[in-house]
Amino acid sequence: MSDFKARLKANTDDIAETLTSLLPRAEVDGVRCAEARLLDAMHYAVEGGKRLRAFLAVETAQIFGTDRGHALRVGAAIECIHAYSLVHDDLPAMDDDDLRRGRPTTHKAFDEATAILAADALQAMAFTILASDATHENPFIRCELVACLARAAGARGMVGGQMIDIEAERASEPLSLAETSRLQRMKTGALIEVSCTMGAILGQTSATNRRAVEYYARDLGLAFQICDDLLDATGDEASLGKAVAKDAAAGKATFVDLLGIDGAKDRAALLTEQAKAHLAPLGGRAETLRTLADHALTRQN
Ligand code: GRG
Repeated sequence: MSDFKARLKANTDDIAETLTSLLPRAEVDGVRCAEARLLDAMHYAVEGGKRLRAFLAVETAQIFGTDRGHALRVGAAIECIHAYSLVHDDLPAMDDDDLRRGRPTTHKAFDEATAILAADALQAMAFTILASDATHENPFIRCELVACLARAAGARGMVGGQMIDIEAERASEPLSLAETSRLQRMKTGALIEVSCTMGAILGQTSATNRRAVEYYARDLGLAFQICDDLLDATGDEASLGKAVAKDAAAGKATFVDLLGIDGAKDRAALLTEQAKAHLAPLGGRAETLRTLADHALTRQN
């Protein structure tokens, strides 16, 4: 196994373990608590996935010599926000999807009310994790982590992007390339970018280094989204573990519609090269992030 694959696997395993240990348990000493169904749904919603955002946070933190336990907690907090967003995105009021990560979506496995509540609780959990002194002994660092994640997840970030996306489906005119890029930068890009930001905050690094990883993540996030559109247009449900060709059917403006298949591939490749170029100030220390960018470009799920 290559060093990169080994790091990816170690991160996936460690994040799963960290999440299991941090989320409240449904059963203590053989007794299930009254809210057990909610807790089961929370655990279900965070299972699986590529853990891209956690990997970005952990690997960025590692560049700056941060304690791995702290970084894993930050990665787990980001994955809680990501999982909550997917649960809400899959609801009948949004994308109405039955399949996610190769198995029934949370509202299908449980029910709508439980899924909504589990996602709400995961969002709160993310900030509970960051606010704990186990995440960092310095309260100023904890505050910065909380503020950055809240900003990225909120109205001017992920949730705002989702709103624009929903409105765009109802609009008579499709979004332009510039409008689609802004929407995606908010909807998926903000959380990807803040994953690197949070690694840099933990590492207490210079403004130059922080900018390097943030610019990297910005380009990577857009490349990732373009690849997602390509997979939606050309991939199959079995290998993706979710429904395909839904975006076009819903009338969403995708990069494939705007640029064509070849144009979208070229744009993703350019953004990937650009992302790696931003890492120049970090030299060899950022090799894993460079490999990750190449990996994201050729991913099949
Ligand atoms: C509903 C508040 C709210 C927000 C939803 C991120 C998002 C906003 C919706 C996700 C919709 C979607 C499928 C977007 C395409 C890109 C993307 C974020 C894919 C899912 O992320 P992956 O591929 O998922 O990292 P895994 O399962 O690997 O974690």
